[in-house]
Amino acid sequence: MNKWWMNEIAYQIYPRSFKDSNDDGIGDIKGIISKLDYLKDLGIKLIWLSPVFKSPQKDYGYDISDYKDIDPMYGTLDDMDELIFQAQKRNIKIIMDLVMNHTSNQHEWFEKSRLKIEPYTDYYIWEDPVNGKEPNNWTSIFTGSAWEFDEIRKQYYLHLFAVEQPDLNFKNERVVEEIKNVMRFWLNKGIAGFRYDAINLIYKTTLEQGDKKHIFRGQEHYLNQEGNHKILNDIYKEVLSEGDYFTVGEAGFTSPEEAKLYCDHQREELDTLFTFEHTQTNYKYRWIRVKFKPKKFYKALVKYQNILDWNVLFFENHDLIRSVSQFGDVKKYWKQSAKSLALLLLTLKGTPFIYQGQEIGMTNFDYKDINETQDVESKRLDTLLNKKRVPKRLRWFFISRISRDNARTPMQWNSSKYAGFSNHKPWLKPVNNFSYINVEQQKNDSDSILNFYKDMIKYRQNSKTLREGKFEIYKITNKLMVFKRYTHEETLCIAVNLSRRKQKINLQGKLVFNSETGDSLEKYLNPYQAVILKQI
Ligand code: ISL
Ligand code: CA
Repeated sequence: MNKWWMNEIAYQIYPRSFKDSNDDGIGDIKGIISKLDYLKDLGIKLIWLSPVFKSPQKDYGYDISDYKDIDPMYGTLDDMDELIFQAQKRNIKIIMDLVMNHTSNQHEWFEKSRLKIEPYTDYYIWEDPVNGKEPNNWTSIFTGSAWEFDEIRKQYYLHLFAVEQPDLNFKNERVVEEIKNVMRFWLNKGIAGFRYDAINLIYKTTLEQGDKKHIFRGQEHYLNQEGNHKILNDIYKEVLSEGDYFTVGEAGFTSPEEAKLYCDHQREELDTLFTFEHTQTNYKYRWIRVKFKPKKFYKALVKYQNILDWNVLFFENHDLIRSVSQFGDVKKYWKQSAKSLALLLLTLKGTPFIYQGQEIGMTNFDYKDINETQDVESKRLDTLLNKKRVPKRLRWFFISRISRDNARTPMQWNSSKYAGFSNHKPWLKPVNNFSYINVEQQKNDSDSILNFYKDMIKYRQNSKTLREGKFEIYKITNKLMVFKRYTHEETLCIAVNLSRRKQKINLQGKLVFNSETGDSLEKYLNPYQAVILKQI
């Protein structure tokens, strides 16, 4: 199988934080258009655009109140058409973010559902109180109960995410039809496919009590259910099968075996799947970040490389912290570790996704207080910990280490007042290091992270072995990962050291790519060095 999306490098844009064109402090579509040449120059052929639909912005666009319109904050439908057109002109395809598990509570469907206006009555998951309380013990992924009582309908509704994000009822066929309509609407405008938000939890098999042993109580009744697979297959057959589209689902808590089912093209569900095991090896109970151990990270990567024929590759997105802050060393080896992570990402088997700012080694934020954050998840965690009487400083210690806002700070374009993102105070404060970590500075520096990404992308695009070759792990130690990518014609050997110590290696071959300057390799890798060797 060789599909167009197997050959491309993708880039995720979080519109709010990418580029502001009209100086209101919020990124927008026109801002994106103004940066298409930058992306083209980087070698990007595919954009995943996080939601720009009409939304009250309680979860920054992941709470949609109209799927067929653009939020005025980001622009207009015409601007979106223009973006698709301008991207096409540069040979760049766009996939949009389809959030189907839930809508905003301000969506017309929900407003009518609360009033039991047909046909919307059963569009959401409504239940009577049980003994005056929640229908079951399920918890929200953003912590707290997953149920909210609605004073109008006098029933509870389910929300696996924020209170303002009621879950749609996928047992109702009309709901599935509505989603198909939305998809057709956007595909007709010329987009190349979708990233499906939280796609492995849309179908709730039963509403029975959840087992207390699970972190998200109730998850055994809604994660990766048979009904979930059926809906994806139905959507595929009816909407996607006709064209040469690309889909990538997002699925936390999904084993490689489960991922294989979603991506098995005979089953006609999804092309690829974002899974998160490798991003969570240094997390405990989801919210506590502990020391990073490279070996665990490598093992998680390899597990998925081995079991899946193809997948997407990513180290960052708008929900995760910055990769150089998580897997690298922002103090002493900032540049080295960012480059080695780039080399690793772009040599594994799959379609790589780069998240805005990753290509210049953007870091986590440097905020001092919860009030500097905006994210609904961080705020909810703070409230919850406060209720449990955790002192303020301790709450901030935990939350700042994991807050999704770490990845949402404005893109650092240059060293002017607001990092070149806007001329107005941005909705979220830029990280102070924009004075030296920014695009403009790195463009002109041949040794920069940005130029390393560019060269590495070019190298991958021209290397059949990296694009199509098989993957084989050679060795994993506490600090080192060595693997091969090979075809009949060529074998490349990739060695990565994500540690502060020099690592002995004993590899033969010609050095073809190096995260450090120099064209020969000694018998060791420096701290945070990564290389590609060609076997001869
Ligand atoms: O563990 C999870 C569920 O199995 C989570 O990782 C979940 O997949 C993730 O939190 C979903 O994120 C997506 O949907 C959210 C939104 O806030 C995020 O920004 C988005 O990426 C609700 O729409
Ligand atoms: Ca704006």
